[in-house]
Amino acid sequence: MKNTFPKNFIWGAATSAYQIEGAAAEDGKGPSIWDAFCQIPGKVAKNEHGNIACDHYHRIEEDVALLKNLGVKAYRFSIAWSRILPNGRVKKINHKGIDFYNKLIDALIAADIQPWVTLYHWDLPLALQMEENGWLGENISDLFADYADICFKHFGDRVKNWITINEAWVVAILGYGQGVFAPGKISNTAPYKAGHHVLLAHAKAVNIFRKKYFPIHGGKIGITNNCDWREPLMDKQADKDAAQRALEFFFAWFTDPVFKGDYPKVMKDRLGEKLPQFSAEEKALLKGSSDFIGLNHYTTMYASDASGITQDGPIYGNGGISEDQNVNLSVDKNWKRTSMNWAVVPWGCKNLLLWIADRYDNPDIYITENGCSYNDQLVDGACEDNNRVDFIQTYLAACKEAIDQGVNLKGYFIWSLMDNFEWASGYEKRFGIHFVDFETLERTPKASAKWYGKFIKNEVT
Ligand code: PNW
Repeated sequence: MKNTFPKNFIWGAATSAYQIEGAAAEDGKGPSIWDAFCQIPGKVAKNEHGNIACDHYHRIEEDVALLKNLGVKAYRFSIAWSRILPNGRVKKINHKGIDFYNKLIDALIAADIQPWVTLYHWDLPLALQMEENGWLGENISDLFADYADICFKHFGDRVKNWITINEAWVVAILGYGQGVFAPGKISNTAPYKAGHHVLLAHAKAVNIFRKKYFPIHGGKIGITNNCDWREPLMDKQADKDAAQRALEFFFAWFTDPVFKGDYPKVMKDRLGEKLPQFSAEEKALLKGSSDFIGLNHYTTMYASDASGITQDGPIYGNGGISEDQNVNLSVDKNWKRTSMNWAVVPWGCKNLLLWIADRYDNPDIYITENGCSYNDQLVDGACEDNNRVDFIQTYLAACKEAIDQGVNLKGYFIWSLMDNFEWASGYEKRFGIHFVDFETLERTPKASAKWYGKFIKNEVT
């Protein structure tokens, strides 16, 4: 497959702090909710944790060299809030934490790679969970804005692309609804409250960025939301409505507020008092608070109207709170699956891009994550992950089709640069284009890294 993407298209790779850094209690870093969550038996596969992870904290040079060899021009990573502010508050700054990110940023720039920095990829300082009730607390959005301010101040001279929050949906639903991610709360109402505070945190951080730092350093700032595609199960209105509703409860929940200033009507109508309201001032702060849409996209499911259906089949994790939506989700048994059991459906990616472009007036979109986990093996020092090469090729072809139809897709970040701590799934699920041996911590480029690198450099014909 020849690379026919626009010349200035941004090619990148992504990671997140807790998943790769390790050094969980080193050089003054405070604990996060994931450090604590991993200690609860049964929460993470094999009770694994991120204490060492890929040991990236000690391997900046080696890992920047991986990126350089790959040929990407952008690297998306996240800052661990509690590495910079050990108890979450600006009163106590950990300068060794600042030094670490300074070193990483400088090494990237020296290698001609743009840093794309996510401020929050789920690792809330534990102190703020204990003292402020985490994302349910009334002060948390201000505390996030204070933390963001410190990051803009220290890194804004060199970081020109910022992402406030990674996947508010996951924070809310998996962290406060299903309880499968930290902090592990199970509730039907908490996700909406937590999500509300996440959105306010985003808006307040952007406000500080634009007022205080943009005039000096410039740069762009946005939010990354995740969304799978929802295809109507049958060609009938009830299922078309169900698919639309599912997309609004998934993506528009966190994207309408930042582009349009408020939650989607369907959510307000169906949730009533369960959904908090924004004040006029908050709406004004939210509206237009993202210079681009960051999209994390992994899979597709069928949606059908759930009226009259008693769900005795498998209830899939990524439906959100399905009784609120009245949507039933399913997959086609002929679809290929990854080792997460997620279906491989490239056309879903294209349809989603078209849906986003249509709903939000054709904004700049960056796919800040897309990728797959397979049961990779290292055999004689090589990993022939041809299934992943296939996945990336077909998803990129779908992206190109969307661009050809007018979607302003401006960049693509593969998830992930390397195998890492896959949250509740531990180390068994491998998303990397570099294989990591978690005994020796040695990194080896998989066939997919070689293919992706050649594609980016236009060497694939
Ligand atoms: C994203 N779901 O997580 C994250 O941003 C990454 O940190 C993670 O490693 C990657 O995708 C692969 O899982 C998600 O259940 C986790 O819908 C779960 C879901 C979606 C995204």
